[in-house]
Amino acid sequence: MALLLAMPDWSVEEWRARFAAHLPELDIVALGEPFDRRAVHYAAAWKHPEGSLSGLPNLAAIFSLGAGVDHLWRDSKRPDVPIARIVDPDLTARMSEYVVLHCLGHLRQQKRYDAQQRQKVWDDDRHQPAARSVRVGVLGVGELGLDAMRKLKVMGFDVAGWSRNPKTIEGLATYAGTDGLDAMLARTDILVCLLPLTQTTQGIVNAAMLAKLPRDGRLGGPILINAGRGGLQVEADILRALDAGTLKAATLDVFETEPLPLESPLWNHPGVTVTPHNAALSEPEACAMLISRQIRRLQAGEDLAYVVDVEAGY
Ligand code: NDP
Ligand code: OXD
Repeated sequence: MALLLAMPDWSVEEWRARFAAHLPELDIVALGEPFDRRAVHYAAAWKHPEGSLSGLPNLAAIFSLGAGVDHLWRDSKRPDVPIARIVDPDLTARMSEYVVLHCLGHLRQQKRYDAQQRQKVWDDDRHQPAARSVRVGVLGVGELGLDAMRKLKVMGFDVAGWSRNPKTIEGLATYAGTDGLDAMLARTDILVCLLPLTQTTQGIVNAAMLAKLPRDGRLGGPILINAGRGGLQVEADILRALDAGTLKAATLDVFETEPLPLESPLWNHPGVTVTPHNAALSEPEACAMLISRQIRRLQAGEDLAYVVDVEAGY
């Protein structure tokens, strides 16, 4: 019985060693080397080449090596087996750190004070709104969105979240579906995007959405933070909104094209903070341990955890 590693951009030998430590009884094989296709029962994938998971007659499950699974939908020949994704408390905590850091950075005008320090300017501007007067709207109330919402609330922000299905969460305002979206946007000073990239969410952060954010909030204009996926945002619309003042600032961890092309105006725009898609990295050791635990569940006849709804796309 074998686990197939399908991650052409990553070091196969390091991943082979990680999985072998947890699953010594399995053969750990990799794309690009000869292996018995009938022996493969499991595949661990990240951006695998189209068609490379077909022709595996005993494949029982595909494990995404990340929290997101949009990379799997690029393979039109992907076999119809259950897909599970990474849900890791450590990754979740890192994402919340990122969201809280950047919400606080905008609240406390950190970019401005960094610039003042570079210019040796002492301007102790007294305009410091309280976190409780700043409304944060989180798109996506999943593993990452919900934890971020809870931690933003601890910091004092006025927090709400938007999901596909209605939810009741003690102490947090929630909105759902198409009708709920406009209502949440109308009470949002900082828009945090933690949605998965699906056919429905592609390009959702666009001019129409940004125009619905109020401009009379305590921060002097709406702010966007996107750490979901670059495909969720229309970068030309974000730039236009920044230049028109519809948007005051944007913190972006993800981009339509990654790495962000050198010619992208986002790099130098004074209103934009760029981070290199590392808001919440998956620890390789933790991923190998979590996927190995899932394989053990299957072997014990138990159900997989964190199974993806292929129809919904996440
Ligand atoms: P989850 O699947 O746990 O949560 C997704 C949330 O989005 C759910 O609340 C879901 O609603 C909501 N949602 C999905 N589609 C829609 C829709 N059409 N309308 C409204 N709400 C919708 O995902 P995670 O929280 O674990 O991860 C979210 C994304 O974060 C990942 O898919 C990945 O792209 C990204 N990510 C980015 C990282 C980085 O470093 N930048 C690191 C890790 C992940 P409902 O609750 O009703 O199902
Ligand atoms: C993920 C990511 O999906 O790192 O895990 O973006």
